[in-house]
Amino acid sequence: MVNDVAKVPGESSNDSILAYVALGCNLGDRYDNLKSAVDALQALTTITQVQASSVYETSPMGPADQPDYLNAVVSLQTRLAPLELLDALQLIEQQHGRTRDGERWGPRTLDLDLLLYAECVIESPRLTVPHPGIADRSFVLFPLAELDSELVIPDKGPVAALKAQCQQFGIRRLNSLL
Ligand code: ATP
Ligand code: 5RX
Ligand code: CA
Ligand code: CA
Ligand code: CA
Repeated sequence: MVNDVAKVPGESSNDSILAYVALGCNLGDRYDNLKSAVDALQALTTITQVQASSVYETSPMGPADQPDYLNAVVSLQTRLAPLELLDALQLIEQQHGRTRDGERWGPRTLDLDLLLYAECVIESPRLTVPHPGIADRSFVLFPLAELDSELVIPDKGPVAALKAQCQQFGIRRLNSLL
């Protein structure tokens, strides 16, 4: 059996997880901030195969007295555990000048939300997956459906059906990030 490939002990768990991350920004050079965030994700050795949706310009949901957002979604492959991935996202937010001093849901230079982590359902103090807002936010559903129109969201249903049900105004597609 000369063609047998040795399995290196401890390196057999090559399994990489497909995760989806939402990006949002409504302060500073909005497009630069999103592009730089995607670059930062790609630069991590623990993250591979980053694919990005188009960028959307979107009216603010929640508090309305803030600038319009740019939003996008990326898919990626990772071997990071869910909380490790959240740590990585929050570090990149901080590196892009994200502050947490203003009002809840106020304007920000960069917001990175973990939307999906394979088909996992996670309820922990720091992390809820699927993201609680995933099913009714057009600024998430439009770019998410672009990356996989057949996607089914655990406990919520097909992304295509959710997209058809969500608010269809206040969202305008721009160019792609990559
Ligand atoms: P929303 O989560 O409704 O979009 P937001 O993005 O403004 O609001 P943040 O202030 O950025 O909320 O995050 C508050 C906390 O939410 C974070 O510190 C994090 O621990 C927690 N959190 C829970 N689930 C997630 C998730 N899936 N992705 C990102 N953060 C999450
Ligand atoms: C709170 C979202 C209440 C929806 C939030 C974004 C609702 C936003 C964003 C746009 C927030 C969380 N609006 N509002 N894009 N984030 N367009 O990324 S705060 Cl109903
Ligand atoms: Ca990488
Ligand atoms: Ca958010
Ligand atoms: Ca967030």
